Amino acid sequence: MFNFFKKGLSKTIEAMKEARGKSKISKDVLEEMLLEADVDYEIIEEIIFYLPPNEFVEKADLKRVMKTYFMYEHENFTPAKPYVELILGVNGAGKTTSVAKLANLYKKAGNSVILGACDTFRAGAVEQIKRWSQIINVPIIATAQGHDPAAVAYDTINSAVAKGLDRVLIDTAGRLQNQKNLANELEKIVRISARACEGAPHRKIIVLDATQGNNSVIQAKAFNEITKLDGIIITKLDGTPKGGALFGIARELEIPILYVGVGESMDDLIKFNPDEFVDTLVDGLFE
Ligand SMILES: Nc1nc2c(ncn2[C@@H]2O[C@H](COP(=O)(O)OP(=O)(O)OP(=O)(O)O)[C@@H](O)[C@H]2O)c(=O)[nH]1
Ligand SMILES: [Mg+2]
Repeated sequence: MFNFFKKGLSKTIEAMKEARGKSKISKDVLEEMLLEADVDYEIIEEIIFYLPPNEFVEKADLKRVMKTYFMYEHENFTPAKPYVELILGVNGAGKTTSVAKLANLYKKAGNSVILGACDTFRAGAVEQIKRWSQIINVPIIATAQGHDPAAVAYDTINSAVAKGLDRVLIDTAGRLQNQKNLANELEKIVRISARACEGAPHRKIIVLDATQGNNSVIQAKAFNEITKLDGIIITKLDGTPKGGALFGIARELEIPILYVGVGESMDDLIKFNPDEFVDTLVDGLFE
């Protein structure tokens, strides 16, 4: 099987190998390598502390220690029909693209999907997601720019209920006039969604741009204060050497990383598998 994490981690591995040079990996060299990959400094110290007291680092030991950071990753999926997911995040993080990628994945798995174009704020946003709905060939509910996004969410969920669809994906705006407005809008979408279907939205997923590295933890915490998050999608892992930030994200946020984006096309979304992630990273470093 093609290793998608390899595509996502190629820049991270490259940067870390550069820090290594040709030497065997001592603990000092490892520290340099992890810094290059934007692993949080406290975590670097911890990783080194938990390695056996040898001069050089063994591949198996490093994998074992690194995997502990993802020990609590598990998907909290309670089936519902329709299953409604709200996609959140700052502007440009990759929300709309991730909605399209998820719709594509769900459809391939045999589920019927509908999209809700609830970014009614940014010019062009509705057109962008409409284009995706045509490419993937899934229905979409959309209105004109400036309309109430909560009403769009309500109509989308209602439509899914009426048609007996499996999945609802709701795109949202990343930026409004200010933070308060964004918080109010998101709270309203959540509240109104529950009116259209009990328990909706079943999952609130934050989209984090991997190129932001550890800074994305702060963003996610701000969103988590507005509305409790259930999962994370990391985008643009392919475009950054900061793949090591996932350790800090996993530990600080205590919510599962569900998927990782590794490119701009609709097939470039992979389910996050912690073991595979760590194995690919460490194998790459020791190559
Ligand atoms: N390389 C790469 N690019 C990505 C990935 N995900 C998204 N992008 C690109 O990032 C840019 C922004 O993506 P959008 O999906 O429009 O982001 P958004 O969060 O919806 O942005 P706003 O609607 O402005 O808030 C686009 O050019 C995408 O093609 C990814 O995993 N890898
Ligand atoms: Mg968008």
